[in-house]
Amino acid sequence: MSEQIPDCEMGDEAIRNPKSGYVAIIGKPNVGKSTLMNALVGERLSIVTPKPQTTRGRVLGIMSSGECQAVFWDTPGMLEPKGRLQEVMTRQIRDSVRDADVLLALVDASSPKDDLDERMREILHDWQRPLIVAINKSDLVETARVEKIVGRIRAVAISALRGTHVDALKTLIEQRLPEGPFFYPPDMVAEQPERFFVGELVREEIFLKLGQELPYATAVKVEEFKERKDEKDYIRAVIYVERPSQKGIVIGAKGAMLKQIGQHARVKIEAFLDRPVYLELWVKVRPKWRKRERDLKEFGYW
Ligand SMILES: Nc1nc2c(ncn2[C@@H]2O[C@H](COP(=O)(O)OP(=O)(O)OP(=O)(O)O)[C@@H](O)[C@H]2O)c(=O)[nH]1
Ligand SMILES: [Mg+2]
Repeated sequence: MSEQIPDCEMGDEAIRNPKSGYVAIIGKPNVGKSTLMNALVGERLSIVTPKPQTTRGRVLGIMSSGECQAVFWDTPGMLEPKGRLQEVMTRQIRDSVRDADVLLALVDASSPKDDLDERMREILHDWQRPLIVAINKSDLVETARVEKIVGRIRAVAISALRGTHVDALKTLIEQRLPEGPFFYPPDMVAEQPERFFVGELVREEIFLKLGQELPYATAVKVEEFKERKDEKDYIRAVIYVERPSQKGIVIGAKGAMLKQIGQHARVKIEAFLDRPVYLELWVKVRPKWRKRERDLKEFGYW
């Protein structure tokens, strides 16, 4: 059955035969999902750090070119969920997969266990729609090794960090999009509110500056975001930790750590918003927030 595809009336010119669809990017923690989504969209939307489990919720990124619009879901890394927060993260992955027209499964070429893991296999086993498997971080390993993996699981080798073969991947995605009008105007790249990205950029600094368990016990909530006439925007964000001892570490000696986190986050926030801001950071203790539904909802993870 073929139907007349409506012209897409967005932008200056009507787009003939538009294609559009949701693309879920899935994979184990730290394989480079967020780096890849940013590379595809061409904006630094999703936070990236060398630590696993950086992404906690799903982050939407829109890539439009010519007649095609791909709406990406960057998802948290797949793992055996332990605790409430990880259960919620796992649910975010499931929801993204459920809503996807195309699945983009990412594998890390440099990981000693390069194969698709069990959770991924389960999803792919039942998957009836288009699938692309990409092997990331191919810059870190010898070509022969990449070729071996590619041969075994029929995948495309890329480097999200260096941009190698990202354009080829773009084409593969566009070819697999279903026909239909755009979901968003072609110049739009993100949908989530500025508050969300501001909180994420503070969290990125926490992941980069603090070691061990601390980043994982931390949530950031933007409690106030005021646009002011003739003055910088005012942003008040609270960093929540689980224990008083953690609060001390985040603040640091004479407030040095908090100051550094604030300074670096502000520079990133200003680059993201493209305007100067005044950022005020507070640290508060919220015992066991990772276990409590009410707290998870308050922090936007539910
Ligand atoms: N060398 C190399 N490093 C990469 C590449 N892609 C990502 N990275 C690095 O891998 C680390 C993790 O990248 P992310 O994009 O945060 O990975 P992720 O899959 O989103 O991680 P989670 O959100 O924790 O699941 C960062 O240090 C990136 O700079 C790549 O192609 N090559
Ligand atoms: Mg990520």
